[in-house]
Amino acid sequence: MSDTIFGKIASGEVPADIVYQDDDLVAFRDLSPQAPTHILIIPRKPIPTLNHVEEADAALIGRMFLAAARIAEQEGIAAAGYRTVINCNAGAGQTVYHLHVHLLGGRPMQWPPG
Ligand code: DGP
Repeated sequence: MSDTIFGKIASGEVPADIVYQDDDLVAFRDLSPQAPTHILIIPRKPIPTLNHVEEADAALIGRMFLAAARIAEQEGIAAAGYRTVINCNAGAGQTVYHLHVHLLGGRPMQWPPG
């Protein structure tokens, strides 16, 4: 399935700077980074938004966050701190309708987010 740009990245049709991949997940650098480290972690399964996640996806969602923590360690941002974000639908700023976790780090983060 490659209905969005992220689906095409997952299938290899579109290139990306991939930092991690396995049978279920692909992680790659964001084209428009909002922090010195900005990586997107996606399932190969084309789930459009967090609203579409089902009980059967629970382990997959857990693995997305485990991957985020491992990648944060590899990127050297784990100790200083980092942020994981899922934007769900337009009101939260989602632009690509293939579920993704943003992993952001390498600079101080403000709270609350804008
Ligand atoms: P969101 O707004 O949460 O849907 O985030 C989508 C992110 O995807 C945004 O930060 C920019 C990034 N992005 C969009 N198109 C591409 C692409 O073709 N390649 C890569 N690497 N990132 C992309």
